[in-house]
Amino acid sequence: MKEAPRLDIDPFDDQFLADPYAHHDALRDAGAVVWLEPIQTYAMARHAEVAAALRDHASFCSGRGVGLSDFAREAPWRPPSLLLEADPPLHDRMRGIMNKIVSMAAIKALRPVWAARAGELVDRLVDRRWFDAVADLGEAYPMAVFPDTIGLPVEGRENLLPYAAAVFNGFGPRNRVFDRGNAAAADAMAWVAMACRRENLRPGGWGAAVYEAVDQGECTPEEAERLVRSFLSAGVDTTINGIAHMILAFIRHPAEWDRLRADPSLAKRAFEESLRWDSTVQTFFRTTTRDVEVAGTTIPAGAKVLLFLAAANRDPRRWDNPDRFAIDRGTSGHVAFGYGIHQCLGQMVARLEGELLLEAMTRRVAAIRPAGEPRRRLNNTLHAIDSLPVEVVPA
Ligand code: OVM
Repeated sequence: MKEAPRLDIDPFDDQFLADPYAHHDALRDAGAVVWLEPIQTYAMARHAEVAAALRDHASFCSGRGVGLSDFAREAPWRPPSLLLEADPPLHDRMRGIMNKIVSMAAIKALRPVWAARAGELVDRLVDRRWFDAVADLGEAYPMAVFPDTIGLPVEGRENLLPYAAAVFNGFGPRNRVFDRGNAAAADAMAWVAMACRRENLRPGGWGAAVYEAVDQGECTPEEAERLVRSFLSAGVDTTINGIAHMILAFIRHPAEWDRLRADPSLAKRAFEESLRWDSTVQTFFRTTTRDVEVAGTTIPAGAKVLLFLAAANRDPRRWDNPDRFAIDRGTSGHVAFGYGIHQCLGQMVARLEGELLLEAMTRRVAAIRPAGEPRRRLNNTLHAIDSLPVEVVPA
């Protein structure tokens, strides 16, 4: 039996968070399982082991939290998510309710309205020529379509952004990044709590639909409130940064934009590849429920294990030329949406947003060029951009 190599790498310090990809080789090359001295947990960064751990939810559980904090030892900073931070059977019962709401039919119904909004937005941006791909596109588009779909109050929606940033910081340690984000988010948390209440959700929206499950006897009102909160936690900052990194991918690989314009039917694959190339959710933890052997190393029961989703998505053991964004690459098996029973509930929402924006842009934009240095925003879980100035050349 091998000991896990001990590494002096802190995946939550400023240098790591500012450029995680610079550190992934060291994590992957050290071994299939490593021990991270600064945070005192195990970690895995190779595709095979990350995917296997995600698949094995019985050995690698989520109910003790998917952040650094172990809910069996310390009280969670917010009431745990009934999806993300739950195990079967509770998880499956809650997920069943949500799957019926975020269904293929529901997504299909959104498409015409969301496509029209994408077209209007892209028209305006192309007229302007210079814009910020974070504020004006990455934020503007999800904020124009997603809160209406949930049925949220119109007043105060800007609170969704600091709220989500705080949630994703909360999966890391109580470091400076966490303190900074959470101090700013106190009001936002109060707004979100208000917005999740039944009387504040527009009839016909996905939020109200969760409460209809209460009327059907499928869950309690308290559970419904917590499930609506999951839409607000997971649905905004993820897609914002996914869209921003999709634009960044094309800026860094301009020939791919020409290929997409030559064959716009590649839009779906291009968005998927951008998620593999830069995975918004960089990491999640699991906790072992028993002694687990991974590639000759035993991880003891009750241990936190950090899974580097983004590193798995660029593991050269799995992908050819992994740092290259190639829109016609086969991306199946990427873990940007996770894998197994917890695989992203909103993945079809994210794909619809990415695909509709790309479709709108391929018709109107001949080239996308950088118009200034991107500015990063440090977050303990998300690879986030604050600003990405671009220039578009009209088609
Ligand atoms: C939730 C939740 C929060 C953050 C992320 C997430 C990526 C889910 O509250 O359920 O999924």
